[in-house]
Order: sequence, then C-alpha cells, then structure tokens
Amino acid sequence: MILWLAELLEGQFSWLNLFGYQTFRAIMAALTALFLSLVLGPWFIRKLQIKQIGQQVRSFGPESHLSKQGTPTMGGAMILAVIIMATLLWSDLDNHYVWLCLYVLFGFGLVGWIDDYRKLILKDSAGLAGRWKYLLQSVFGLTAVLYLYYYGHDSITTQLVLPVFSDFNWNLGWLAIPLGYFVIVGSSNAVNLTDGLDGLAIMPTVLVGSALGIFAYVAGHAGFSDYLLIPFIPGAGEMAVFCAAMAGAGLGFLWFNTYPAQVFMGDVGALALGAALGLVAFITRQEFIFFIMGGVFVMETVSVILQVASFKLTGKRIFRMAPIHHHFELKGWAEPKVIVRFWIISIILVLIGLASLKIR
Ligand code: 57M
Repeated sequence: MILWLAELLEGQFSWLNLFGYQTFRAIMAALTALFLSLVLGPWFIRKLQIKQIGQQVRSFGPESHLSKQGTPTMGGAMILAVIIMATLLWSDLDNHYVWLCLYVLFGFGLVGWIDDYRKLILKDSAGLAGRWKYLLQSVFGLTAVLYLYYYGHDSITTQLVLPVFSDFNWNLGWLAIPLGYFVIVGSSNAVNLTDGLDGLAIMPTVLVGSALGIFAYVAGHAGFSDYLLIPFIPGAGEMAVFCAAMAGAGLGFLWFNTYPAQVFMGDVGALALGAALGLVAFITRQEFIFFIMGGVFVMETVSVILQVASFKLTGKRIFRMAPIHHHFELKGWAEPKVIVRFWIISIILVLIGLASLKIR
C-alpha cells in the first residue's frame, strides 16, 4: 500500500523512490511487525485471559508441563494478523506470489483456528477430527499448488532444483503437484509437532523464514540469481517482504512466548506458519535446502514416525516420549536447555543452507 502511495507522489518528492527497493520495504515490514507485536501483545494476552482461552495440558506428559495449565493460547491469531497488516502495508499488492502467501497463511490459520476454537471454547477435547483437519489442509495446500502449476512460470514451477548441482535439470511435470502438496502440508504439520516447548517452534520459524526471504530476494533478481546460479523467478523477490513480516512478527511473539511462556501460539499459529514456510520454499524451488534448514522440524516429525512405527511393530518405544523434545525433558534436561540447544541446531542448519548459495 505504501509502495502504491510512494509511486503516486514520487513526482513531487524524489526521495520516495526509496520505497521502491524490496530490501528497504522488507526491513520496514520486519520492524513494523515486530513493533505491532510488542505493542499489541500485552493487550491480546489480557483478552485471552479474560475470555479464559487457556491451554488444557495432558496429564500423561512430562510433569513440568502441568504448571503450564491455563496458559493463554491462540496467540497465533495475533501473529497472523500482524503479518497480514505488515505485508499489506509494505509489499507490492500487484504481486500474485504475495497474495498466494497470504491465502495459504490465512487458510491454514483458519483450519488451526477451528481446531483451537473447538478445543478451547467449545471444550471439545478432540478438537477438529483428524480427517477434517487433513481434508481442509489438503484443500488449501492443493489449490495453492494448482494455481502455481497453471499460472506460475511453468518451466520453473516444475523444475527440480538440487543444491550444489547447479547444472542438474529435470522437469518434474505434473509430479510437481504432489511435491508442492507434500512440502506445504508436511511443513505445516511438522511445525505443529515442534510447538511443544516455550519458543521451540517460533525461533526456527524466524530463522528459516528469514533465510527463505533471502532466497526469494535472490531468485527474484535477474543479476543475483544468474551470479549465484539459482533459477530466476520474476516477482519472487516480493516474498522477501512477506518473509520479513513473518520474522518480525515471530520475534515479537517470542518476546512473550519465551520461557516461561505467557502465551502459546496454538494450532492457528503453528499450522499457518509451517504452511507459509513450505509455500515459499516451493515457489523459490528450494525444497531440498528447506529440508536441511528446517532440520529441527524434520527431526521432530521423524521422531514421531519412528516412535509410532516401533511401538506398533515391536511394542517397544525408541524414545522415552515423542516428539523428541519430550525425550530430552524426560532425560532430565531443563526445558530452556532443550529449547536453546534446538535453536543452536537450527542456526547451524540455516547457515549451511545459506552457504549452499555459494557452493554450486
Ligand atoms: C500439538 N501440542 C502440544 C499449544 C501449542 C502423534 C502425536 C505425537 C501428536 C502429538 C501432538 O498432538 N502434537 C501436536 C502439540 C501442546 O501445545 C499446544 O498445541 C499448540 C501447537 N499445536 O501452541 O497450544 C503442549 O505443548 C506445550 N507447549 C509449551 N510451550 C509452547 O510454547 O510448553 C506448547 C507451546 C502444551 C504445553 O504443554 O500443553 C502438546 O505437546 O500437546 N502428541 C504429542 O506431542 C504427545 N506425545 C505422545 O503422545 N507421544 C507418544 C506417541 C503417540 C508418539 C509416545 O511417545 O509414546 C505429547 N503431548 C503432551 N504431553 N502434551 C505427550 C505428552
């Protein structure tokens, strides 16, 4: 919106051309989202407390979690509202990738919101039935991927891009549809599984989101993408503004979600943020790098798959409890120790992902 105003008034005030730069608008989007989150946070948490939207903690989990009973949740609704406001304010609203990101963020947020609403307000402990959750996630995930398949830059949308091997060129054709679906829906559920300790999901989301913003910026720049040998995707750079808004809103949320948390994000936040990360990775053709950078989300998901498979096949558990963060808690690690060590792993993986830009 500000870009549109700046373009309108540029004739009178030449300095307004500053707003044309994606990097400047991305930084402004991050700062706006951070500022809004910090200002609105206390008010939003009070609203949740007044409406008694508090977490029901399961009794069979680690004992330390029992004290978290009643912590306000659904804070993700504020994260999403702030991302949407900052993106609308600072991005180029003629860019279809930005609208697609907002669509997926909103759609998956809605699925999470229905689940949270049923659990917390209607007091239905089962929440939204699993099959409905997957069906709705599939509807939003598939429509986004189909839109890209039919209206994106087709030769790029269906191209498989591998890190390091820059000359590898394989056109996936329609197989890009299941790949995109898997990346978006899988990432949504993986972030949701990770969101089980204070700040555990939001910090890797901020880190991976920021890195994907850099990939989007480079992919949307003819010169940089050519120099770094990554596919040139006209218009993708504008997603850097969206990613920056996500990083700013995430950091602002972390202010309140850090140990001991004053608020949890709920499914409304976790499902939406995970899906948005997956979508940006798919549009920029960086699924493999995303898999590496989002290694904490992958590790959490794999731990659940292994645990469930092992228990069904042999009757024995591999971990004391899955997802894996509970395993370390039950081993006696203090919660902040698990959280910060997982953040460190995430920082290392994101740096490896960014380094791949140069190793081609
Ligand atoms: C949601 N939700 C948290 C909060 C957050 C298949 C199975 C592995 C599924 C899994 C599951 O349901 N995962 C998805 C995880 C919950 O947090 C809420 O949920 C939102 C995210 N969706 O925003 O609203 C609890 O997590 C803790 N928490 C924090 N700080 C935060 O910032 O401390 C969350 C955010 C909160 C709070 O305690 O109540 C959750 O963990 O439930 N199920 C599990 O994760 C369960 N694992 C399990 O059953 N393992 C089994 C098998 C099936 C693999 C096993 O190992 O044998 C654990 N969940 C809990 N306790 N609560 C078991 C222990």
